[in-house]
Amino acid sequence: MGTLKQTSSPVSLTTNKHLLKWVEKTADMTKPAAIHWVDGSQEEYDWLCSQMVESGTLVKLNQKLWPGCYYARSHANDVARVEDRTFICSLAKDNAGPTNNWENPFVMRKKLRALFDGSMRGRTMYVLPFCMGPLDSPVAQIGVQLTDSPYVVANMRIMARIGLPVFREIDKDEKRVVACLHSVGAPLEPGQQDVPWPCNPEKYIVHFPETREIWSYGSGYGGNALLGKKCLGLRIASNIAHDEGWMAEHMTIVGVEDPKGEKTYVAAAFPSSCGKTNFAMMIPPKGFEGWKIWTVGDDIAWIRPDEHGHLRAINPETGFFGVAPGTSVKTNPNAMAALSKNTIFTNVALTPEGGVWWEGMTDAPPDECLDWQGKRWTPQIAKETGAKAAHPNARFTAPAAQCPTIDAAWQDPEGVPISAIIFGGRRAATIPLIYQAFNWSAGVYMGATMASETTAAATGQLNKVRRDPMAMLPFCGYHMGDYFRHWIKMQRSLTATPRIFHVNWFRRDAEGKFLWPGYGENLRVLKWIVDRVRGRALGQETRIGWTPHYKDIEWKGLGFPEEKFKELQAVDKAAWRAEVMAHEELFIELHSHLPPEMIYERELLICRL
Ligand code: SAT
Ligand code: MN
Repeated sequence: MGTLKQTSSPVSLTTNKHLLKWVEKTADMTKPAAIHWVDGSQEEYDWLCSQMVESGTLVKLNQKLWPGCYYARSHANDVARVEDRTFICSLAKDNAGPTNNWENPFVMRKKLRALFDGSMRGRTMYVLPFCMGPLDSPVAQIGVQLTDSPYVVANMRIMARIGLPVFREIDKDEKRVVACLHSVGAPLEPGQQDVPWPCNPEKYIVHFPETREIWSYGSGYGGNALLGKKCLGLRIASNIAHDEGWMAEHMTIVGVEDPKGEKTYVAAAFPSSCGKTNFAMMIPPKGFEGWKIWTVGDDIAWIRPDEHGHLRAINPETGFFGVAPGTSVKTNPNAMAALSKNTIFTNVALTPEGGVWWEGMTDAPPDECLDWQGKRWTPQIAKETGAKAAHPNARFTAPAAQCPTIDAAWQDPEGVPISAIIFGGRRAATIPLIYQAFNWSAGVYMGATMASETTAAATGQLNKVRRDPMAMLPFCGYHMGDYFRHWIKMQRSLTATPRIFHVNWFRRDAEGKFLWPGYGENLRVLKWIVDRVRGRALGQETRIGWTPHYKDIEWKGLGFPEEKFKELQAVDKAAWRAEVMAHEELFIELHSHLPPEMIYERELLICRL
């Protein structure tokens, strides 16, 4: 590294030989102009942000309105996860399975080395150590991301534990770390002017599960680039969990506290952009005075059995990378409080006062603003052209600690006990508001066969129903059939199995209107779930599982007619037959690895229908 210019930390911040060697080898390949060892301090963060303000990547927002907040606009072709460019490069193709893109790891490495050759020219390479989970947690995983994006470093400081304490952990006993290499793929020639959002139209988000490595090229956005999140937190972690007997899941974790102070934790798997963040921060509705919802996490749960055979979950992250559009003081005041300061906004709109705005944030839009691409936007223009001020996948990166409902145990190294698992998708038809699986294997079947309408969180066709097992379709780092088997097997290490439920907040009536008000009213459903878990509520046995009677739901504060509830809960035989046929399609794809329990459960369901 002799001739490289150091931007601040002049010496390497580690003594770990493997890490030093890897940094040196990577610098030889990517040829950055400088190397910066990330210490994670506030001073460093402020300095990075001021550099990015200077380069045009960030706008410092009006500090009176938005203290500590910054604003970024991405390139128009870099706005969401790119699932068709995401690869699981296991040695055997069969281990990636039919739901993942696969390439021979040797071929892929060769391809990537060519792309990374000189890819950081003219830029600084940041050595960013991060820890997913509390540093003192037995469940935590350490990664080191080498990246040429200061925007990524700043976001990762909000989303994960980073810097000196992590280097110290790495040095302690030469701990194994997940190597994460990231480049936006936009080298700068001498004298070349940089752009605000460097990226490359060619993108690769690549995972090598056996060696626990991640290589990400061409994108600076979200899950493509903040490699602790989906890449390590789910795709690599799901591999580690499979090997070690725990679970890495795309789930929010919440604590439900009743007026007597009894708290029950549940974990809920909904696909991206289906309301996990709102669910995690729910405001109890009218009639639920004295109830509280506590937030442990909004996106990822690492779950493992404790020594008593009970499942405990941690949130490995420290921030929320939440969808901005639709978030308001009405829909999610806790998210609004969390993002009110020290937050990075990406692809929302910029107001003339130096504030931010997005569709749904306020009833009345601002008279004018600059949209997510920097173009003038007015309500009139929106009316004429349909132009959105904020991109539908615009995001806030906000510190979890700023959330008013953050749970007292959210950083407990042992995690919180999980009493129920909830699956859910966005389904206009067929799927009732709530039903409970008969038992664990029926619950695994329920999760395995769940489906949802696609959203803007990933590039591709919108509003198309697709199977999204356990909300893990884009995130399971190995064969989906083996993943189902792992779920089935988990029960053997449990003395008490959490109850499993399915919810659908999005069912519509014949006119296309939502049947259920959603948001805080979801607590009515959650209360039934808690009552079931604690053996307090009756259910009725139906063809698909246990469901509540109308009188089993607490309706105080909401006039909701029994007729409408029946419509919400209706199980239409013909529609369900079609649904089961669609299950078969997924199962045929996975057949060689499908655990027999899935076939039996399907047979039982068909018999009942
Ligand atoms: O993957 S992201 O972090 O960009 C968001 C999501 O899809 O959940
Ligand atoms: Mn997610």
